[in-house]
Amino acid sequence: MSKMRAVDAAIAVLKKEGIKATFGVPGAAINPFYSAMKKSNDDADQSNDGSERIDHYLARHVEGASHMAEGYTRANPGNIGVCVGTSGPAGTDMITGLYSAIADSIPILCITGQAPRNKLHKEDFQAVDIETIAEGVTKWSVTVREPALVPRVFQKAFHLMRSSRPGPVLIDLPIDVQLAEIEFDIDSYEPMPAFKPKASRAQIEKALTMLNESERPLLVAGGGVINANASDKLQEFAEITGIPVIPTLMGWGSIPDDHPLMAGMVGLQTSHRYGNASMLASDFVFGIGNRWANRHTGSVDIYTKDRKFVHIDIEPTQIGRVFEPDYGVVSDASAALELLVDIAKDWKNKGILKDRTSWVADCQARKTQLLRKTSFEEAPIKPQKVYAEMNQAFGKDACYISTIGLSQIAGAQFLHVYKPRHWINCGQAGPLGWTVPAALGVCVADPERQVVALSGDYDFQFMIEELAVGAQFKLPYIHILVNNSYLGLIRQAQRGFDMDYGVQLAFDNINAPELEGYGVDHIAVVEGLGCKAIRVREPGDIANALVEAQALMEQHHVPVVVEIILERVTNISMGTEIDSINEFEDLAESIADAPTAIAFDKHYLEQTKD
Ligand SMILES: Cc1ncc(C[n+]2csc(CCOP(=O)(O)OP(=O)(O)O)c2C)c(N)n1
Ligand SMILES: [Mg+2]
Repeated sequence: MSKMRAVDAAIAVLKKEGIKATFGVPGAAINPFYSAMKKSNDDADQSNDGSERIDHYLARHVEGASHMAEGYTRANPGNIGVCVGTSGPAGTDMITGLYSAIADSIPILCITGQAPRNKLHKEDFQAVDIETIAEGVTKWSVTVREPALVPRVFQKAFHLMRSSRPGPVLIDLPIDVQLAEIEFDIDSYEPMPAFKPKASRAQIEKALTMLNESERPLLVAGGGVINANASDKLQEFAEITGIPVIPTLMGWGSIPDDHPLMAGMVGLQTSHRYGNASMLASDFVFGIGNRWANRHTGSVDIYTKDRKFVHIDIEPTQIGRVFEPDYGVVSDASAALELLVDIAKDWKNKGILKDRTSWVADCQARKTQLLRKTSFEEAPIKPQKVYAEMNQAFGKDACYISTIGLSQIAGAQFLHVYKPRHWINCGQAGPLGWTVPAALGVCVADPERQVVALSGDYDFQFMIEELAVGAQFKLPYIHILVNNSYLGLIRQAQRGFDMDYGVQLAFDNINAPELEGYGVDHIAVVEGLGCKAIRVREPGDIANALVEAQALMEQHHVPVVVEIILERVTNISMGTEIDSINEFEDLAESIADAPTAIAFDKHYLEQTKD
């Protein structure tokens, strides 16, 4: 045992739990914690005992810090992003990050400073009851009122974040608690093992029996597969059984887009025509680590009509939440898939598994027949063209980060993802402004990754200031900014009200007449923040701009923004039911209309020849 300040114990626990980075904004009430972080880093720099630093990235807005933490977590298995802020508004600013994290089952640790304990009830300066405010958006939210509890609260926080359905925790530290001296033995500290429920053999045999009895089955792979780091097992299971896979938006990347069993995405917006058609043609859906999100299902009636369901999820109360499946199993996706692979292999050897060749061929045929057109050559540029160019320019290693809007929806319809954690998206909450900070968090987690962010102009303007963090800390990535000078998704939604109200971003910029009414001069702002930017107006110039962006990034090690001036009004395919999606543009009739579609990919065609 040794004596130390509670904050020194907190930092020591963070290090033992594997934390190497924090994202935050300091303030008076959290300065003790910062002093412990600095002391620990000074010690690490001076010692030769392999002790590691905890690098701090200074955000420009505290909400930005919370989304950086999310990006950091989402980038790699086992990561936990940490965001730090002072008392009062810093905590309330991070509520959106906590909401986005809990909604997508993403563990982040949010640490806030607080007024001293004896002032909490006196309406002290910046003393807000963050514990209560954060309760609805965390797995646990706690103001620590006893100094000796500080290391134990951190220990429990990590256990909770990693156990069962993962999610965020907020720890609020009154300043006198931070500074108090406690006894703590860090040398013998051990993280608590995480708890993950595991399916039994009997449960998996029953689920597999039901699946095997069906005629036209699909696997729906949700974000739980990615969270459990079980994409390989999912693919193996699909390959053994020969069953096509529909990844959800959060599960995208769990099977590569060019895998012969990747059947497309289903849903009202971020979906493929062939994905929806295959879902409607199926008679059985086997969901793993998914939550039947309403933008995936549309109405439950249409989604579930004439088909049976098995649902496997780590969280018991997800089973039956949206609709009652024919059979449910509580399990971590990895544990369930391990058994599924094991039993399916056995059944295959015994010749029990049904042959799925003709059903797979039907799904693959839909992939070549039900495509959307991307080969638009006009200026102003049509968005579909942008994604086709991105497919050409970025290889299979590209890691896309996006938030919400027509940009994100069209991105999901047209881009290709080949690896887990290479489509990083705040699927449920969709807070505008998320993209820049989340991309920076991914860059910190994996400096080698080819990070490509995608924003509409409004998402980009929401938290544009965070680009300065990328310039300051040398976090290079490419940001595709598709500018229609509109709150495009909301403009499209307002068609139902026959209005175009409060959605215009267009104005005559007195400093930039060359923008011809498109409003904000993004190039000037981006450059002002210390990054690089290129503006493109002609479809034929997109490819070169993407090459130039890569070169600028390598030369300057800062974020590089490629702004593409779009036509102002382009409606993107979507609808209110999966059997009635509205198409607004011409559909692809041949390879010439959708040159980067996977179904026309030579490699794909070879794999699926027989
Ligand atoms: C904080 C927040 N406020 C409002 C919304 C609703 N919303 C969703 S998309 C959108 C417009 C997005 O515009 P832009 O980023 O330019 O993308 P576009 O749809 O034009 O491609 C709005 C306002 C939101 N998602 N988050
Ligand atoms: Mg826009």
